[in-house]
Amino acid sequence: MDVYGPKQLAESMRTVRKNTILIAEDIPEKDYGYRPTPESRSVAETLIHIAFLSRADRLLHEEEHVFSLEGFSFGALIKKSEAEEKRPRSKTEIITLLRTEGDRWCQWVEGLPEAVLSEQVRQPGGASKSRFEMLLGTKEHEMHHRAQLTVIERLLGIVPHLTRNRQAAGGALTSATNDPQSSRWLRDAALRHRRPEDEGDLDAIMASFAENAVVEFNGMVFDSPPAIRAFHEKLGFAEGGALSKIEVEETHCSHTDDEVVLDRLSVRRP
Ligand code: NI
Repeated sequence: MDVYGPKQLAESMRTVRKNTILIAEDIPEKDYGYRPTPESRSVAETLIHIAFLSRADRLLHEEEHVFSLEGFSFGALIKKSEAEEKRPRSKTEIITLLRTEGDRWCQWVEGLPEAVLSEQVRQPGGASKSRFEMLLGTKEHEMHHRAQLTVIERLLGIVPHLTRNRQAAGGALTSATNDPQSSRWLRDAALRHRRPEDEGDLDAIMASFAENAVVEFNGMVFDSPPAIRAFHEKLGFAEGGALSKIEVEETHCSHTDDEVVLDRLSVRRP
């Protein structure tokens, strides 16, 4: 099992569960009772259902260590799972359940010996599957229900986090590459501001600000030219100030449509 084994399965299940939990966090608690149709599981029921399937694995492959599902009482297991899904739980309790059951499942799978993983289990109908293949099915089961949850998010007016992340990354990329005019302007504006800062020229620093500029610094807000000037003076950018002896080297410059991010390295002048 060098190519894909219990280590890889546990690792990818960690990613799957992490995303399930992010969805669970994004959906407000007031919507946990929401179900898209009267016959569908609610948000809470779906999440609990996901969490309990990993518990069922330990029952099947460890506690009972079954070699056949044919005689196994699935009815009882399903009843138990349904009872758990209906038991009221808070959002926090459900997320904790997903986290602890997920961690436990991954650690357990990672530690299972290959001999146990390759044991064949008779399926209803007569075919056989290895325990490893059955455990893969648990991850597939979670992804199936997680896909339902992303549609539920849309129905509730929530943009799923994977789409949000992609949009954020795409937005940054397009404005940096497709709009040289705007990126050059932003870069120049940043230069007009940081060059006088490096030179300790307070008047030129002030000239780099728009008239209605607002400076935010570690949660403090300076919203008038005198306040911005005083802030720069206090911070020590002016001639003879604490920061006037600091030389700054720009290490990286990136921007979106309305933001420039400068990574800078400060060195004390000799
Ligand atoms: Ni299911």
